[in-house]
Amino acid sequence: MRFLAPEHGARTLRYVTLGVLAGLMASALTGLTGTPGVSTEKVDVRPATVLPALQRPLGTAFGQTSQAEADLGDGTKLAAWQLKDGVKEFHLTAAPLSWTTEPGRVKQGLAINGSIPAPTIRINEGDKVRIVFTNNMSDGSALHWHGMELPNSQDGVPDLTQPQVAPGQSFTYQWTAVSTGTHWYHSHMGGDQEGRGVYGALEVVPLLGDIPADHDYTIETGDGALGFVMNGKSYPATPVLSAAVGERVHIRLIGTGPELTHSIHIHGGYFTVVAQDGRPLINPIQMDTVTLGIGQTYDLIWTPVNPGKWMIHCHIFSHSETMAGMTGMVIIANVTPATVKLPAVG
Ligand SMILES: [Cu+2]
Repeated sequence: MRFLAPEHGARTLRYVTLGVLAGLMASALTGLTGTPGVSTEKVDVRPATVLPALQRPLGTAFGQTSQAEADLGDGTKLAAWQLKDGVKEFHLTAAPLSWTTEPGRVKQGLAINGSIPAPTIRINEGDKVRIVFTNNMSDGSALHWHGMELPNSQDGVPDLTQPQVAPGQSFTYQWTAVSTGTHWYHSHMGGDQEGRGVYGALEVVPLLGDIPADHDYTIETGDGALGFVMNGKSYPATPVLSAAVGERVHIRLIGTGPELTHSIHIHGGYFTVVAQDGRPLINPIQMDTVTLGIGQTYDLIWTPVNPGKWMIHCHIFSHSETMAGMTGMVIIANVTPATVKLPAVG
């Protein structure tokens, strides 16, 4: 269902072609497995019925006109939006926030809508988006949409593509989502704002759907003024990711920096890297450690084979461990025994 899209001219045709092929395949499967003599009039033959266990509430449902802020189960939040004149409108306000990275450690953070990381912007390919950014920080700023193909005037580089958004002022961005996959957005005003929390995931769901998985988690690494953090927290305050043996766990790694590269390792087996910087890999790579540079994103699929509490951590020990135990860039995946999933009926 995923594919490379190097040239935009052929993209629409390719979608239509793949859509038709997927529909034919689904119809054929339904025909092969159906009971002779039983009417299939009401059977939904969309590809979704072929893989019922792997469908996720990703992307915007048909007819959806608003989205409330929501907990994504990994220590991050989904950004709210409202549809106005066919445009998804987001409101992002950056402001100082005292932020507890772990028990007893309070830092001076900079949050968007009270969240570190900033809320995840999840949109569909082709969506028109409007983002009203209000800067309530003490310095000028601008938001950059990392990985997006958009007009230069909307790129969010202060003093190059736009004036700095002064404290107390707002700036409205508007663009259409062309680049698909896992990306991110961040302050482009020096590294300090980014290091204090002005960054968030930017996920553009392809027209044909996202990478199939049972769970969809994002891990945003940080190494600025907040210390060594994953999703804004240091171990033991980092979120616990839930999964069961045999499930496909999609992990979106985002290296937000602002200074360091991290060596991300998952215990208990290998994972498959299926995309880099939002682009699907023609040949997915099986690894157990991936080097995550600043600005890079990776999409991993990990299928745990044994239950237990498995570490996901930076393998640079000064970022994740001391003689007193684990610290900093460590997240635990709590894997429960396998469950049996029965296929959907009817
Ligand atoms: Cu590290």
